[in-house]
Amino acid sequence: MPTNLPPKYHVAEEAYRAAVGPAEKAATLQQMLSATPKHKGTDHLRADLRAKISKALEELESPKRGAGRPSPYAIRKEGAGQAVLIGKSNAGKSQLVATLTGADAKVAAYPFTTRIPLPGMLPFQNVKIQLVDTPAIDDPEVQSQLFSLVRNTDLVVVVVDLSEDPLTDADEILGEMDRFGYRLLEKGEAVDPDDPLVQKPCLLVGSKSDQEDADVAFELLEELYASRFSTLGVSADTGIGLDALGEAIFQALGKVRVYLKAERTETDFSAPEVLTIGSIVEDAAISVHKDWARKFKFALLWGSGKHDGQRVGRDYVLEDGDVIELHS
Ligand SMILES: Nc1nc2c(ncn2[C@@H]2O[C@H](COP(=O)(O)OP(=O)(O)OP(=O)(O)O)[C@@H](O)[C@H]2O)c(=O)[nH]1
Ligand SMILES: [Mg+2]
Repeated sequence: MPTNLPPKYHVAEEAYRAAVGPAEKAATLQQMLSATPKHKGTDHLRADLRAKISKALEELESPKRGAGRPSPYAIRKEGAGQAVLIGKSNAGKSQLVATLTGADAKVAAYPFTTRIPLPGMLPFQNVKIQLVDTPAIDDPEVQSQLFSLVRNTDLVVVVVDLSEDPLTDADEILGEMDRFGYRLLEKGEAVDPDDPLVQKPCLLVGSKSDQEDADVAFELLEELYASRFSTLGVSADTGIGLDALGEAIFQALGKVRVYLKAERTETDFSAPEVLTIGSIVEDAAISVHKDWARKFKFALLWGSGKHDGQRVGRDYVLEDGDVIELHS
């Protein structure tokens, strides 16, 4: 055990020893990991912590037989990507998820209405995106479980109430994330594999933009945060900004939609393959079948605003909207 660990580490370790269940274990281990300085002397410890986190997460996803029902925090991803909404109580998270997805999320003016996460599907153009409503981040009872959900998600949507004090709320949420060993990536920032914090792309959303003086609050929010995070104002009540939010969520997920067609057939634009940005023709072939990935020799490509049935190789980087035809 390295001797020069900071007090933060020991606090987290104590919490880990007291932790019950895999979600709390994973969260406190992550705090220990993020408090561990990175140098040769801690290589062993960090590897050990990472292994323990993986084990706790595995257990969370598939609880040991006889361990009862699976955790409501282990939500299977569906659709083009998953975005988890987080925020303080009454921020309007549930109303947003209910309005955008039709999910039966309970909305109420009293605090801590939502007790467990609830997923719903947001239709965006020809794909569906999974949104997850969550209990309030300022509820200490759910925090560690909430973070186990955030750990696995593709995108974090931070919701702050424009009719209250969105600046303080945003600041506190970022503080809580840091305390649990998480960091929200800034615009255009890539994941740094050497950073022990869990890093996630994010959007900052000011809710209830229909309320009086929400415009002033939003201006301030933009002033402080828009240079770092994509910042949007919405109202689930009036619908203002909801289309833009759908678009921003899709963009932030970093996906491309690619259409595979057979020779001499029309393209079916209702059934895209959703791939990670930067994917190449070979990745698209793998998504059809791994045999195809082996046997195809070239592809014909339409799209990207410049190609019209042009021949491309396996390494060609695909763009959103590309149509390809594989040839063996
Ligand atoms: N004016 C206005 N009120 C809203 C809007 N969205 C939500 N509200 C109200 O804000 C209150 C809280 O909404 P919820 O969606 O339950 O908030 P939450 O973030 O899910 O809260 P918790 O579940 O406690 O974490 C309710 O009284 C809603 O009616 C909106 O767009 N405009
Ligand atoms: Mg709620």
